Amino acid sequence: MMKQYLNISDEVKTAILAKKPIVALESTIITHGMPYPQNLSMAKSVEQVVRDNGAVPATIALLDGKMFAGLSEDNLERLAKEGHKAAKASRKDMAAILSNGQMAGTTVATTMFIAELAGIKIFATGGIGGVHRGASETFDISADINELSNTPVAVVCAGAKSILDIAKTLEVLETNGVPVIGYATNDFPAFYLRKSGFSLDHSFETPKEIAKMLKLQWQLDMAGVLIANPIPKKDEMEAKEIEGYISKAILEAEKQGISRKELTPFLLKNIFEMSQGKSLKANIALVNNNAKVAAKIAVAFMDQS
Ligand code: PSU
Ligand code: MN
Repeated sequence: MMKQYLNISDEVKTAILAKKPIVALESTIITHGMPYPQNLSMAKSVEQVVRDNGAVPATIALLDGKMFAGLSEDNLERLAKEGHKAAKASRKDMAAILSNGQMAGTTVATTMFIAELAGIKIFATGGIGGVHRGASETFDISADINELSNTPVAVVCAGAKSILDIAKTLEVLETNGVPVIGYATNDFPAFYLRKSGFSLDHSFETPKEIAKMLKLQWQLDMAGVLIANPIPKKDEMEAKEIEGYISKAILEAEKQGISRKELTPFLLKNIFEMSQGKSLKANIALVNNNAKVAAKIAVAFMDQS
């Protein structure tokens, strides 16, 4: 039933049948997370990194009334050019967008949903959505967390940036039973920074150990796993500098009354502009690094099963 709305590319289909490692990639980062044309070059380079590390990339998006897993170059370009004019599809938007045929980037939540439907277990992104600062007033908690607690897919990210309330994000992940695993770190990374100062209960040093943990998680019939992979040292930003941009961007959002699904894209755009592209460069570096680790985990996961 549901699969009639699923369009899996030939390459991804072949990989699934041959039990080859596959890495799902999200597309809100393409439509709403970065400006054109950097979003297009990032989308291409991240696919290349997955290939270079032995896995097949499956970029996920909504196009022409279908859930795509694996995009042609033409479709990737359509999506990147559409940018903010495309929709941002979270779980609540899926049926409406599939029925009206709008073009949409998929968030971590919907990318997980579609990946699972296609049979893809490992997924790389930049940062996840979480509990926003001021959530006690606004109740702004990303549907990404709910999806992690329901859908058995592993998401490799660089932690959460401090546009979110990191302490509350970790608390809500815990409440929802989502394991947060540090990749060679005991400190939850803060996106542009290698450390947030919040310690993690579990960490593993190798993709093989993570693959073993994932297998167990799913033998237990449990759901999503968040794998936290710090930005490479050489790409890390200065804590004071990035914090300055983030707090200014949050103030600006409050002043302009930006909320709900517009909030994250608004903050990112402001931070990119204030840092004159420095934060965009760091963002691209950490996404590529997550794709590399995700591909290695996907390879190790297939080797053991
Ligand atoms: N954080 C980023 N870049 C992004 C996003 C988050 O640094 O592009 C996107 C991801 O797709 C994530 C979504 O799943 O924003 C979360 O949006 P919301 O908080 O509205 O659920
Ligand atoms: Mn939100």
